[in-house]
Amino acid sequence: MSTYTVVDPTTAEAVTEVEMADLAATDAAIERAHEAFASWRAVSPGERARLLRAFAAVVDAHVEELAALEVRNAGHTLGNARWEAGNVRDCLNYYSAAPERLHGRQIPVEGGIDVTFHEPLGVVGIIVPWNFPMPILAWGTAPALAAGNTVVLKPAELTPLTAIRIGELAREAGLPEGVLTVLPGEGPVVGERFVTHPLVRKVCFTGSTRVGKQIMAGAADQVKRVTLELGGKSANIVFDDADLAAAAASAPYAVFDNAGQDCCARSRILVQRSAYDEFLGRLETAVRGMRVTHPGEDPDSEMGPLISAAQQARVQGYVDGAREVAFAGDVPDLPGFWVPPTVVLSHDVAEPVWREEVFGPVVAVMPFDDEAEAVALANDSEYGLSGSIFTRDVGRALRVARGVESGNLSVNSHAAVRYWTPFGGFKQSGLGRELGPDAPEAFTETKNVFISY
Ligand code: TXE
Repeated sequence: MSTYTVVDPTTAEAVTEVEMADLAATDAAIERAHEAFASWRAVSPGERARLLRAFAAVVDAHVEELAALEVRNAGHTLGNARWEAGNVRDCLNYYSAAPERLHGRQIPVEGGIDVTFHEPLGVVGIIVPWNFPMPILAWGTAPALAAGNTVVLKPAELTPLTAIRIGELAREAGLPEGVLTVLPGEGPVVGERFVTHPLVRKVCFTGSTRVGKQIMAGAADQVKRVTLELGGKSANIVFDDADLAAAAASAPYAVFDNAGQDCCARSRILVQRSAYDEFLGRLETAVRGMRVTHPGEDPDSEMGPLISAAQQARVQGYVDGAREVAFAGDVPDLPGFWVPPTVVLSHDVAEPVWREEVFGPVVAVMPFDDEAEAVALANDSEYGLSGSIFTRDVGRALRVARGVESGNLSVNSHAAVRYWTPFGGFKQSGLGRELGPDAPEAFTETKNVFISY
């Protein structure tokens, strides 16, 4: 076993050392999860529901502790970290209703009865990134457990602490051993083993499109089920009939929240030419007014640091390579991995800052002339995860929403991710959907049984 030094991104100081699982430990955990599956799937729906609610209650009692831990481990603002810990609780509660509702169908046939069953898959491997360690853990784990699977979960190397703690809380809540195993480790060791081990029946991956493609290719060998939540380059489309004050005031939060390390970040702003100057002026006021401060010391902080020195360098590279930086906010004088919220003006769709996922507090703005051009620009991307449309014209809002190739859109708002509505991407943003009422079914195989009269 090797160890990994977890670093506080606000100060660049070491927080603690975490043991990383090797291949032998990964195999042992998968085998234990497989053994636990036999009894977990047989637990009555009511009892499985009760255990998930108990798990949610224990998480609820530890929201403050988990939030404080995430502030140190991921540099999240306290407000966000509290929301994220609460999201774990809420997601567990929501899917605790699923064991009793995951029923099949009875289909009319001749000469007998035909019924369908939703059979759990077995061991599910969940690979979590560092940008939202807690919610993404819950989005896979809660429906997978509800449907009767057991879970082995690998947090990101950079942010294992809240996942480790939530794994302990699961045991405290009474989940049997092996039902949820948190296994800190490296992607190419533990994560890849989830893909190659035959007892892991499904892999849920959230992370880069590059690794997502490797996972999909590796899974093909066993026709293993995969769900992929990958990158994004979402468009925030602002028409000239919109409430420009509201659109400009909210735009920074739609991209700079979590310092832009959000697959749903609206990192391209498309503004109708007739409203361009007014919108930019209002956007500058909003960006300069953002509270970018030490997330652990200022409870009202609106933006913290980036996750690592590598991410900081990568993001800074996009800013340095941009043709025109319009304006930027401030950063505190701290030794961590800071980049100010930055607005660049794009003149060419080939510019890297316009095309590529920056995953940092950088947004590119471009004007457009009409609705058709707005939709074409929004769709001129390999990604299709999220997006926003600002207009007062209901017909236009619906036409554009139907035209944009994206899994999640919001009109006159940026809110799109809720645990009770489906979430996922078009094109290279992913495969499959998470969350919403159908998520438990994605962790089952449909079995059809015919019983002859
Ligand atoms: O991601 P990786 P990185 C994007 C974002 C970011 C870029 C790189 O643009 O700048 O990806 O981030 C595990 N087999 N997103 O390098 O490597 C890894 O241990 C199995 C968008 O951190 O994809 C971690 O747990 N697993 C994204 C997880 O994959 C492997 C969130 C994500 O890491 C593996 C994160 C392998 N071979 C980054 N290699 C989003 N959709 O929100 C790594 N991992």
